[in-house]
Amino acid sequence: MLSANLTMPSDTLPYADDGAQSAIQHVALGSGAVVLRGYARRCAVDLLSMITSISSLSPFRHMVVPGGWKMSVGLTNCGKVGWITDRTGYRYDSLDPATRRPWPKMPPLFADLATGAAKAAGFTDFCPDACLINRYAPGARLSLHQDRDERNFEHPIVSVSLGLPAIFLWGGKKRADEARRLPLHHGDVVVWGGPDRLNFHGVDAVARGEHPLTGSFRFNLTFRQAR
Ligand code: MD3
Ligand code: FE
Repeated sequence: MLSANLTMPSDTLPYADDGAQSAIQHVALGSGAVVLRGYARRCAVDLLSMITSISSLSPFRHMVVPGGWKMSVGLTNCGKVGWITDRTGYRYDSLDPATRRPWPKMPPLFADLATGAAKAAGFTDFCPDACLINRYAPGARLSLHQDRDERNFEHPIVSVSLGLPAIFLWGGKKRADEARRLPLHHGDVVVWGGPDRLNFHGVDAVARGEHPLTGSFRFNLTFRQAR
């Protein structure tokens, strides 16, 4: 299946169908990865105001990776657990190391959006306990990596792009495998799962720009079922 049209699952989102048929374009990337073009566009303003509230409790920060380098991407989390890194390694923790308090709660809109997107891609009952929020200023990038700090790789990962666009790098099972370049825009949602769950991936340096809702930033929400 290369592309199909489905309607927004209005039972999972408080955005009633306004009559204008909201057709979401599905683009299959691999056997387990699907782009839902613009799936989050109409709730983007609400998502962004919730990101502002979350970051007032647990601010964006640039974490250090085990090799000693500081990430160019700023990050924070919401949910039962959050992804963190320091000199000792990568892991999920229920406490924010900067505030020593639990991460802010995951807003129901976040969880419903992630569950609905996973369902639209064929994964039922996705119930995220972690939402990593990445913030990219121009020049920030994420080098090729795998997401393998979660307990069960059967669960998909749902990613939501907001604000400035970026080129997503979609690699293979080995770091050296050539990566496809996939532009992701404001409102795009990608569901990664099944056989593609452990593929290498990254984000090219974000180009400078101005987005009406986010100014000079790109945000990405990454939903995981970590435990
Ligand atoms: C492909 N973030 O935080 S998730 C990350 O745009 C991360 O900030 C990306 O990669 C970003 O770890 C978006 C994209 C993603 C997540 C898991 C995957 C792609 C994946 C698992 C397998 C293959
Ligand atoms: Fe990742």
